[in-house]
Amino acid sequence: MTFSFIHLADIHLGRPFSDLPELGEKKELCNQACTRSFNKITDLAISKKVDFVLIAGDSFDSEEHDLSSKLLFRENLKRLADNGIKSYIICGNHDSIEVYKKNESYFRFDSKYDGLINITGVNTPENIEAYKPIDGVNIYSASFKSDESENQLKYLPKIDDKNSKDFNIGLLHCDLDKTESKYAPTSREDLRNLGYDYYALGHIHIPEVKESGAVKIVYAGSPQGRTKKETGAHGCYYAEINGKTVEKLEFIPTDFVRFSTMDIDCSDCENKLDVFEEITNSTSNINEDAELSLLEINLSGVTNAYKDLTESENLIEEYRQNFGDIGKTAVYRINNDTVPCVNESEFAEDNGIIGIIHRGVEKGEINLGEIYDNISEIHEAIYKKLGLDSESKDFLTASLKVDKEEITESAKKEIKSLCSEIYSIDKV
Ligand SMILES: [Mn+2]
Repeated sequence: MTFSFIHLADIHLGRPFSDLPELGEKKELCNQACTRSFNKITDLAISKKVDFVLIAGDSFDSEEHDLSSKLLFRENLKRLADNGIKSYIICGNHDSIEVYKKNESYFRFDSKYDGLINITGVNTPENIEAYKPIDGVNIYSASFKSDESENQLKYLPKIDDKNSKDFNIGLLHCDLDKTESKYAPTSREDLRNLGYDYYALGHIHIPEVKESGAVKIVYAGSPQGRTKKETGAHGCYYAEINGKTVEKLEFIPTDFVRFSTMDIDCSDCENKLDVFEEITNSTSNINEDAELSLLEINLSGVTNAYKDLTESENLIEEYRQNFGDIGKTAVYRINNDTVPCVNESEFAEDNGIIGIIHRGVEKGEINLGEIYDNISEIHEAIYKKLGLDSESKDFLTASLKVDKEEITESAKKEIKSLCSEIYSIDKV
């Protein structure tokens, strides 16, 4: 027996993009992206002739969802059903059964859709429901009754029969790998013990196959990223099953707008204009397959441009006014993490740890390769004390894996950056 399905989750209908500056005409692309990605998934399901679609919760963002969100949801489910595709939907913490009950009439469908459109807890008396979409396939689903839920696995049937030929699916909205959470904390071990073959999960917005062995544990992620934290491609999973075997599990991007971040080293820049040109050069050849790439830029390095950058009242507006968008790319945020250049003679005279490191490195008394561990400890201690992040330490660790000359160069650069940073903090 072979069959196929699409697994999606966290559509969050009605939720706007957040943290964006004025994007001009590109704003319209963002406004339409969520609707278009949901429609695209329905188109995919129809063109691939899947047997059913699983929607793992948080379809709506909140109970105030607008009429167009309700309409979009209804139209997509009906369009699937009109093409003979069944849909199984659970309620998450954002769109619990309580929320649907307030809008109940919107989720009642004509009797011709009986058995085709199934919302657990809304079209069924209980929040736990088992379905049999086709012979040999079972879907065990659990909906949130309110905006919080305990672990729901104890209410789901366990598959004890190791010889069971059925393909069993768990459709759940949960917080995986958490022991304490308001959102159905669930462990992988608990899932494995339940004995199902595929766990179609919702709640986490970044798509990820958490376990890809005999048992699949999959977060579909949201079909369209909507905040700076939701970087990278977003979409849904398409699965082809033969008996008990998942023969194909494919992530299909359905997003039209994509968030990403880029680090730019400003060491060679003399002023703000140099930095802006560097941003423009670096972002002009980005080739994402989305219609719009929203880029967050992190500026770093010991640079003469530090003062110019720091004095700008609104770096992103200044950049956008003078350079604007390049093709499909729009820079929406610039973080200035650069460090000012400090006259190295000042280090040399320093009586503290900076002076010791600096002199040692300059005179070659310190073998950076050998004392790497000590330096990273010092790094860590200093960074901890200053409450700074430890990215530089990671950078050093990564450097160790390449050749010694490169290690020394990287370490020198890092030490210079660290010293300059501490020095400038000291002077504020
Ligand atoms: Mn959720």
